[in-house]
Amino acid sequence: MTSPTCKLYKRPFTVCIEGNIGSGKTTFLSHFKQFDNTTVLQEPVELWRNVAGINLLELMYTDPKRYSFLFQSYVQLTMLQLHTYKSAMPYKIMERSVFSARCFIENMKRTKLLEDVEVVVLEDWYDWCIQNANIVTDLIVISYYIYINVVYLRTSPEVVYNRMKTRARKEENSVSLEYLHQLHNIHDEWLYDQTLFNLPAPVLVIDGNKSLEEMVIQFENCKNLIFNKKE
Ligand code: DGT
Repeated sequence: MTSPTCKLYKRPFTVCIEGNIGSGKTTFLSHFKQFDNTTVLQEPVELWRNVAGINLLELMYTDPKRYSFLFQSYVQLTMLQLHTYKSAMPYKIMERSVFSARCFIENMKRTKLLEDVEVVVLEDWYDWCIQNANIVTDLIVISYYIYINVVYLRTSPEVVYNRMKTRARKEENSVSLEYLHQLHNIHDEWLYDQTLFNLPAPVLVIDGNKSLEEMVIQFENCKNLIFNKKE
């Protein structure tokens, strides 16, 4: 029997949208805002831009050697807040995840931006959270992360580079095509070749190189798949 102070939440069917910078994740999320059975959780970029008045995203790009560790620690925290967000809706769609934060850490490891010991600390935090974050007072969930599904918006580095230049987010001035290639390769190793990290869930790959009209058709197909998956 459930105690009166302990609510039993039915865990929402959770989907994470993954893909390179500028691959169209926000557009995908916007498409799902029209459905009243779905909680849409956008990535907390605004939080990263204002940590007690400090733009941590900008610092990470202007002085990556100094600020990457700090930035990744904060990303990891804010992503966990999204994962553990309580929702009564049957579906939850999230932009990125703690899992994709590992892609950025992996790239920092490969390009020697992080010290080895910094990587160890970030990975230890990550492992601990994955094992313990589902123990939340007032909430009973069955190991939430095994139910997550992943949608991978697979988009070529050239396409995302052009989109990024067009949207002209000021912090991303220094982002190079080479950096986008590195991130693309790591996302591919993880979600397409499936050789890098353990997969948190089944992956659905969407071609992110298409025009907006064609993307909307793919989003609709994807919606049907997601909404049909619920028991
Ligand atoms: P979209 O909607 O597909 O165009 O996605 P974006 O580009 O709005 O969102 P996202 O997550 O790819 O990136 C937002 C910015 O934050 C971008 O400059 C990359 C950066 N970013 C996101 N997650 C991480 C992370 O874990 N580490 C680092 N270093 N940067 C990250």
